[in-house]
Amino acid sequence: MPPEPPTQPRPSPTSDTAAVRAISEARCVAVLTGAGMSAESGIPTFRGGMEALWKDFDPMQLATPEAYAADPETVTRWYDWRRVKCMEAEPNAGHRALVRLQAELTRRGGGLDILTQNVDGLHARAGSAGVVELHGSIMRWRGVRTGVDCPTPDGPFDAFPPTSPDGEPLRPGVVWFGEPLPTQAVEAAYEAANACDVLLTIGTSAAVYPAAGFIDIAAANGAVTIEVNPDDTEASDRVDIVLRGTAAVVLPELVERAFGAERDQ
Ligand code: BJW
Repeated sequence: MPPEPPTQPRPSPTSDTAAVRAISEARCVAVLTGAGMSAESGIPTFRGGMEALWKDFDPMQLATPEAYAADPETVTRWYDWRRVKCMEAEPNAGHRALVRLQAELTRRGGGLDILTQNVDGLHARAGSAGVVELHGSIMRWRGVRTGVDCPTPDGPFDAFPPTSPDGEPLRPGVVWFGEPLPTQAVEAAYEAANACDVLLTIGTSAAVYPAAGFIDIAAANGAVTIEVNPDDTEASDRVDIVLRGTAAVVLPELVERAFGAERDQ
């Protein structure tokens, strides 16, 4: 049998100029964000090491229904500690750059879809509209049996696991390993990945599915794919353009070069 012809590598102009051009020419852009998006807001990444208080626990072991069933106190203490940290955090310059990108694209008749794996709510707090929360929200807690949302306090809960007024144990409204993602969010993400001219993958290790698969869906539909990350990820060698740097530095520069310096309104 003749040898297989070498597969054509996708073009990879690792230049920010190519990224600026792709964004300036795009009508519809989608972004897939991960924990690195909020790192410069002071929220630790998922796989980037834990703060001292939790150094003896592995987040991969805590983010499962099995962990909650076995030790609801530890799991809910961890999530509540993170919930309070998220409430105290502020959106960073990267979140704000995406707010501007959405406004600029909308003004020219296109749009920006934000697909986030983050549970911290910082995109919406920055002012982005229609954020798709693929992995839920750490701010909403619900009954484990009824699934009914229960209000959360402004500070930490005072019992672990916390309970509803009826005494039902609560869990955070996030998606754990082995659980399905919210149907509406998945549908919206498929639509955005299929429709976009450019997909930016920002601050994610691209190790968790189905979220990471949206990069491939966009690429298969002809979108230019751009990674913003200080380090190599599982997607680095299959995106078109790699921008090595942090979200709060790269995104404002990218948006400013694509649309000009921001004017006072
Ligand atoms: C910076 C930076 C700076 C640092 N600026 N960047 C297909 C293949 C293989 C496996 C599967 C598959 N499909 C499904 C699976 C199984 C599983 C899975 O993906 N496993 C993998 C381990 C392989 N997926 C699931 O179980 C999903 N459910 C599912 O598929 O259900 C099917 C089903 C259908 C019907 C019925 C029943 C089931 C669910 C996945 C849920 C993931 N949940 C978590 C926890 C959420 C709650 C919480 O926060 O605790 O989501 S896990 C965790 O990983 C969290 C994150 O959202 C997610 C992704 O992590 P992320 O955001 O990429 O963070 P890091 O830390 O990994 O990376 C940070 C990055 O930032 C790094 O690259 C840094 O370099 C960078 N960075 N500073 C920019 N300043």
